[in-house]
Amino acid sequence: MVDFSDIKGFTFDLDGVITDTAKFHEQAWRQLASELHVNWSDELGNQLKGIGRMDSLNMILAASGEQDKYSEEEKQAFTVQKNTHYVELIQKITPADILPGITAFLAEIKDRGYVASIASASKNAPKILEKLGITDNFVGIVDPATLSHGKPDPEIFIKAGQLLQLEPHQIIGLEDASAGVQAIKAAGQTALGIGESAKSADPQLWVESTVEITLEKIEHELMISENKV
Ligand code: B16
Ligand code: MG
Repeated sequence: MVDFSDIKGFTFDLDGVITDTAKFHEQAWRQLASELHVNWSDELGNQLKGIGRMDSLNMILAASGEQDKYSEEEKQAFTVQKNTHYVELIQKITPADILPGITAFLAEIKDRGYVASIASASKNAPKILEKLGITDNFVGIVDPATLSHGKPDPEIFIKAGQLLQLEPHQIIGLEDASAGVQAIKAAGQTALGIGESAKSADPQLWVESTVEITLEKIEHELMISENKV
C-alpha cells in the first residue's frame, strides 16, 4: 500500500464515477435488443458497465445464444444504430448530472495541485465531459480507439497514467466497475472502488457512493490500511 504523500494524480473512469451515463446506455441497448428480439435483463445491463461497444453487443447476443447469427458488418451496423440513439439521449446532459461530491472533489484536487486524466471505455467521453463543463479539469483523455484490450486489461489505466506523466505508485484510479478495479490494480495504481460491483474486485480503497470522496477520506483510509492509526 502506498503513502498518501506519494500520491500526485488520479485516473478517472467516467460512467458511474463522474456521471451516470449507464441509464442512457441501457435505454439504447434495450431498444436495440427489442428490435433484434433478444432477451434483456437488469443483470445483463449491469454486466455491460465499463465494457466497450462491440463487446457489449456480443454479450447481449450471447445471452440469447445468438452470438453467431450475424456477420461482422451487421454487428457493426447495430453498434452504429445503438450509438446514434445513445448520442441523442446524452444531448440533454448538463453540469447538474455530475454525480454527488465529484464537482467538489475535482475542485479540491485542482486547488491542491494534483493532476487528473480520463480512463473511460467510451468513445463519447470528450463530448460528455464538455456537456458537464469539466473538460479543463483533466490533462488528457485516453482515446479508447487506440486500445488493443478493454478493461480488465490494464492498458487503459497505464495510458491514463502516462498522460499524467506519473509512476503507477503515485496514482489513485477511481472506478465503479469490477473489471475497472481489476484494470487499475493490474496497472500498479491504487484502486478506489465505488459501489457494490467495484467491491467484488477487492479495491485497496472503497466507498459506497461518490459523495464520500474527499482527499481527507482517502488520506484517512490509506493510513488505516497501513495500520498507522
Ligand atoms: P461508448 P466507462 C463505458 O464507460 C460504459 O460503462 C459502457 O456501458 C459503454 O459500453 C462503454 O463505456 C463504451 O461506450 O459506446 O460511448 O463508446 O464506465 O468506461 O466510462
Ligand atoms: Mg464505469
